Amino acid sequence: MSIMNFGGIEEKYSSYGPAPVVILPVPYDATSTWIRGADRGPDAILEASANMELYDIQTNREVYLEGIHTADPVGLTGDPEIMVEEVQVSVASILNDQKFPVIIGGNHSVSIGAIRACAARYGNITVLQLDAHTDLRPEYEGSPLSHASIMARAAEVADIVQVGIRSMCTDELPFLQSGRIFYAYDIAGKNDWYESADRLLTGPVYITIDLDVFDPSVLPSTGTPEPGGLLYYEVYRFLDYVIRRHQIIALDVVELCPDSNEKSSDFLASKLIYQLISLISK
Ligand SMILES: [Mn+2]
Repeated sequence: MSIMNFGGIEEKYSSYGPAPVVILPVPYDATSTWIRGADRGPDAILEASANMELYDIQTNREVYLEGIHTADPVGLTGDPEIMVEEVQVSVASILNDQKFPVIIGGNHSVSIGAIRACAARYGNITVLQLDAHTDLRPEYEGSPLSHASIMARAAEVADIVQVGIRSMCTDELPFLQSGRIFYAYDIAGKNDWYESADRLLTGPVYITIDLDVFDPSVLPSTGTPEPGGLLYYEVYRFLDYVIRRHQIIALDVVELCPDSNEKSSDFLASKLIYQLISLISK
């Protein structure tokens, strides 16, 4: 059980009642395939977040003053079906209380229940995925709830847009939605693609960020680091553009695989979450 709260903020600003934002830790990694350890992601994010400056320069705000609650972690049993169900129930309850859920993983499987809860509540949503991988396998190693199948599950209940992709297998080719994928090779260092991506976001938007969308030079501590990723401000500027134009209903940040000798990845994840909360609740 985590004893930390996001931002290390005092009780007054971290209690559930008044907080418009709820961080939901899901320390789950049962289906990871290569480097394991994403179950330690939420604690590493919370620990790093307690060392952040809480004034955000770009938005000129201290968004924590409005309240950020950190919920008790769910998905602790290691069973994928129970985890997906627990996340779905928790996110539905957060939405029902008119609050904004931020799910922190854990591997990418933790997004499934959250996306289902949002689709059930809002109907026609778009899932905007930032990731090195398409994650479109119908199932992986016998599991339909694998981290490698998350976007196949998302596509059952939502429209999807995929950004930063640079790794897939031929099994996924039949499931690609052409025109809705923005490959890292085509977008790195550019912003001329923002409008085409933005036009595909219809209805309320769910943002899922697999931290391996970042280049390993800025975020090495992830389960499957892939070369050729995006830099911090590339991700930030694109999301700033999207957030200004759409209703964002939930956010998840997954696949931090902490390394005790390398803290900058943990810090990047927590700062990204805080900066996005600052933008979203503006
Ligand atoms: Mn990935």
